[in-house]
Parts: sequence; C-alpha cells; structure tokens
Amino acid sequence: MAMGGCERVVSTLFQQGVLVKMYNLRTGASIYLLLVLCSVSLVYADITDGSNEHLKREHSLMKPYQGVGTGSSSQWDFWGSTLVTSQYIRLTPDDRSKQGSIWNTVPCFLKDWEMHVQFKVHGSGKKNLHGDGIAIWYTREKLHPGPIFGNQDHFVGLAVFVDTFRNDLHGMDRSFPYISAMINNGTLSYDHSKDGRVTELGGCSAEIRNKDHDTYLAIRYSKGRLTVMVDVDDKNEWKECIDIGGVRLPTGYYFGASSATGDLSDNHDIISMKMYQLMVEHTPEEDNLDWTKIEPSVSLLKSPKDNIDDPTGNFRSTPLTGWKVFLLLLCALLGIVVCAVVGAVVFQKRQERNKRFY
Ligand SMILES: [Ca+2]
Repeated sequence: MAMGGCERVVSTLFQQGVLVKMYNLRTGASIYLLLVLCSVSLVYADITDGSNEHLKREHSLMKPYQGVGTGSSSQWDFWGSTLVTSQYIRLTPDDRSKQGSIWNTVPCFLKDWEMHVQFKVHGSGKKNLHGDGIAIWYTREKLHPGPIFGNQDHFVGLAVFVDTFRNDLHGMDRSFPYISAMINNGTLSYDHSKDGRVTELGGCSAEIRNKDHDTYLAIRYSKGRLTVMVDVDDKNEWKECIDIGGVRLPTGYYFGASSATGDLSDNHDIISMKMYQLMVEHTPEEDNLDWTKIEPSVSLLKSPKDNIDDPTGNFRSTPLTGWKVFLLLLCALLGIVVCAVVGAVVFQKRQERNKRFY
C-alpha cells in the first residue's frame, strides 16, 4: 500500500490534527514547521504503508491462519458458515441464508490504531442480484450472532459496513456497493430497509465486487477522528471514504468481521486483517483517563465536511464559514443597494406623476 511522499504525510497530519495547532501561526512559520514535520514524520507514514514495525500480531489475521479457532490459546475464533482455508477465510459461501463471523479473542488496548482489511466479495450473481455484504467490527461483545450482517443489533462500538445489496429503493442517489460507518452505544438499531442510512456517519460507493484483484479497506481511529479509506482499483493507493471527528471509542473492545447472505448471496472472503499501532502522543490528562470506561459516541452526526465542533475539523471549516458569512453579507448588501435603487426610482416616478397631477 505505497502511499509515500510528503503529500501523504501532510494529509495524514491533517487528519491527525497536527496541523491544527499551526493554523494560527504566520504563513512562513507554518510552511517551515510543515517541512520539518514532513521530514520527521516519514516514520509515521510508514505505519499506514504496511510496515511490520507497528504491526500488532495479536490483533492481526494473516495467511496461513495457523491456530485460528483451535484451542483456548487461539487469538481468533469463528462462528457459523465461516470456513478457514490456507488462502482465505470465507465468512459465507455463495449460498442463500448463510451467516458467519470471525473474532479477535484478544481485547485491543491501543488508543490509536489502524486496521487494514484485505477482502474479496465475489459470486455468480449478476448485477444487483447478490448480497448482503461484510461488516467490520470494533465492539464490546464478540461472537453474538444476529441480523446485522451476521452480528447482533444494538451493538456497542463501531461498525463499518460494506453493503453490497440495495434494500432501500428510495435511496437511488447512491450506487452500491456502499461503505458506511456507524457508532452505537447500544441504543441504536441498524435499519436494513434503509441500508443503515439513518444511523450512518458517512460513507462512499465503491466497486468492490467480482474484481480480479483483492480489495482493501483501512479503518483508522486516532485522537477522536475516524477515517475510512478504500483501495479497490488495484492501484495501490488509498481513497478517502469517511473522515469524521468528534468520535469517542474506548479501549478493550474486540475486532471482528461478519457477513450474511439472504435470498441473494456471494462469497465473502477475508484475506487478512492487519492491525497497526499509531504512534500518537497524548496529554498527561488523556493518558490518566480510564479509556476502557469511554462510552462510544459521536459529537456530530452531520456530514464530515461540516464538522465544526471538532477541533481537528476546525481548520477546514473555519475558512468555509468565513466565506459563507462574507457571501451572506455581500448578498445582504447587494439586496439593500437594489432595494434603495428601486425605492429611489419608484419615489422619483411618483414625484414626477404628482407633479403632472398638480
Ligand atoms: Ca443493504
């Protein structure tokens, strides 16, 4: 997943909010700082490049999947239709009404992490006649089968859905497969009939099905920011799908993947799940918190582009808001001028008419 170069680092830094602090600085100083950060942060970029240095094996699932599901020492457990081979883990075969899942049995206590999922969805179903998709989980409970892509509804934690079947025929403004994210504290229900639109934090369409190559999904959680990226074109580059701030997720939850088929089906294969620790500094106050007690939440349920409450979103939305205010003022000013001109003309016409009458 080659993403090297300064540009990538800058984008990473932006996402990490490192540049926020620099926003108020004078331009010259900002550029200088940016260059310095660029040069010292290449290590950081390497993490998302798939460097093994920060790979956490206890949370990763890789070929040939030795020891998966066997014995009490196993770090991954599976359920349902899941089939473990030496080349892939098939959550469901291309058959109707199957459900399968695979779960990391080791809770994750990393505060900042990035999960790379290599997967393949393929089947004999023609256009729109396949389903239902895969969900990637970071949740309080594991191995709780249910109706949400093979996992329980009212889950507690994070879900990223790769929804391959359009249930909501009113939602024609987006194409499927559609990738979306949802955070739940247990109170929300995922609505299949709306393809989860009511509860989603953001999403994107991605042609992930029946590709000759494997497809990739990256989920990053760091400093309250959730970012989902996809690599589905075999070009070895990430495309941003979701980027939202104001997200709170605890430590101590479990990673998992699940899938389900209904009347329509697909092979849903996980090739690998690789967990990378992100080296991010936290304030002593943050470090002293008990991160396991955090309740999953999102402070904004708007489009990520409109994040204004979030500190890391500020630097992008502030100039926008400024422009909006400026445009509004300009419109108001123009309105006043037009009114004044029209008023003056009307007044003049009346005066002339009055003159003619008297
Ligand atoms: Ca659906």
